[in-house]
Amino acid sequence: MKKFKNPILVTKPFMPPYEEFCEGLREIWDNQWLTNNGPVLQRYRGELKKYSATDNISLFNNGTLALQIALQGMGISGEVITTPFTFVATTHALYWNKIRPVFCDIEPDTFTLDPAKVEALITPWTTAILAVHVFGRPCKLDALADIAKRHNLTLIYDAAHAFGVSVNGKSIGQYGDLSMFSFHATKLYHSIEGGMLTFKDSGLNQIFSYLKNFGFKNETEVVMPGTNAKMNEMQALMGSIMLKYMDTLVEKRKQVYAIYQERLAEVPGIWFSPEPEPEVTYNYAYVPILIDEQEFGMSRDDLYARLKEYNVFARRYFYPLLNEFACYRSVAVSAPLKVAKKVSEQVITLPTYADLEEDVVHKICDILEK
Ligand code: T4K
Repeated sequence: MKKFKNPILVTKPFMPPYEEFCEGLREIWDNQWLTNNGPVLQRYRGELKKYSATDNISLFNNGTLALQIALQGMGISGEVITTPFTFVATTHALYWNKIRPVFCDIEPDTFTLDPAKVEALITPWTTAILAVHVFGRPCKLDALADIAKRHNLTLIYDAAHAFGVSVNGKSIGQYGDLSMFSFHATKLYHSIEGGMLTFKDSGLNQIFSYLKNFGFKNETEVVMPGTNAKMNEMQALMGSIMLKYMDTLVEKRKQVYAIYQERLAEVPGIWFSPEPEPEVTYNYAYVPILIDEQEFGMSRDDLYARLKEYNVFARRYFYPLLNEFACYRSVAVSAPLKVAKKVSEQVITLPTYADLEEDVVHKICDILEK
C-alpha cells in the first residue's frame, strides 16, 4: 500500500469561498473599524443569538479566555470538579483563577464526566462542576443538573467541541448555568480563532463585557480587573460567513464518520462509542476510536506511528491525561481515574474535515485493516 503523497492531517479548517470573504472585507475597510465591538461583530452576535436561541451570549477572541472570564465573572473559587480527559485549556482556565481542579473519572461510552463518581468528590470548598462535552458528545445533562441543584453548585460546560449539537431540540448551550464554545480554526465551525459563552443569568452579560475590555465602564471608570479578550471584525466576518455553511459541514462530517464506522467497527480491536441517544442531534466533530492492543495486534502508539509512515497524521486526543502533565502532577487525585486512564491510552482520533475525499477515507480504512 502506497503512502499518501501529501500529508493527511487530523483536521483542516473549512475555507469559505475566497470571494465571499473578500466581499465582506470591503465593509470592514470602508468602516475603518477593526475591533472593540464593531458593526460586523454586532451583526454576527445577532446571528448567533438566533442560531443558539438565546439572548445571553458573549463573544471572545478565543475559547480559553472565554472560559477564564466565565469563571472570574461568576465568582467561582475554591475547588471545581472536572474531567482529566480534555484539552489542557479546560484546567488552565481554573488555574488562572486560582481554583483547584478536582479530577473525576469519566464514562466508558461517551468519555464525559461520570455523574456517579462526582458526589463523592464534593467537599465544603466545592463551588462548581466543570464538565466537557468531549468530541461534541453531550454529558449526562440531567444527572449533573440534579447533583448541582442538590449541592448548590454552579454547573459549567466546556462545549468547545459541541457547536451545532442539540438535545431534545434545544441547543446544547442552553443546558447548565453556562457553556463555552470554541471557534478555533481546527473546529468543525470556526471564526479563525474565537470563543462564545452562552448563559442563564442575563446579569452576566454586563460583567463579561467589562472583563473582556479591561474592566472599562466608560472612558474614566474601570470597575473590575479585566483583560483584553475581544473578538475582532475579521473573526466576526469569518464566523458570520461560516454560519451559512453549518448544515453542510455537519453533513459532511457525518458522511465521513459513517464510512469509518462501516469499514472499521467490525475490525477486531477497534472500538467506536455507541451512537448518540435519539434525542441528540450530533455534530460528528471528531472520529475517536479506541485500540485494544491484544485484539488489534498493535498498540495505539504503534498505530499512531505506523499511520505517519503512510503520511496520515492522526492525533491522540486526549493523551496524556491532564493530571499527568508536569504542571498538574502535583494536584492530588483522590479517586481512581481508571476509565480515563484506559481511554487516554487507547484513543486515537482519525482525520475528518470538510474537503476530505471519500476515497482518502477508504484508503485510511484499508491501512487500518491491513
Ligand atoms: N476546551 C477544549 C475541550 C478544547 O478542545 C479547546 C481547544 C479549548 C477548550 C480551548 O479553545 P481555544 O482557546 O483553542 O478556542 C488544537 C486547537 O488549537 C485547540 O483549539 C483545540 N481545543 C485542540 C483540541 O486542538 P493542537 O495543539 O492539537 O493544534 P495543532 O496546531 O496541532 O493543529 C491540529 C491539526 O490541525 C494539525 O494537524 C494542523 C491542522 N491545522 C491547524 C491549524 C491551526 C490546519 O490544517 N490549519 C490550521 O490553521 O490544538
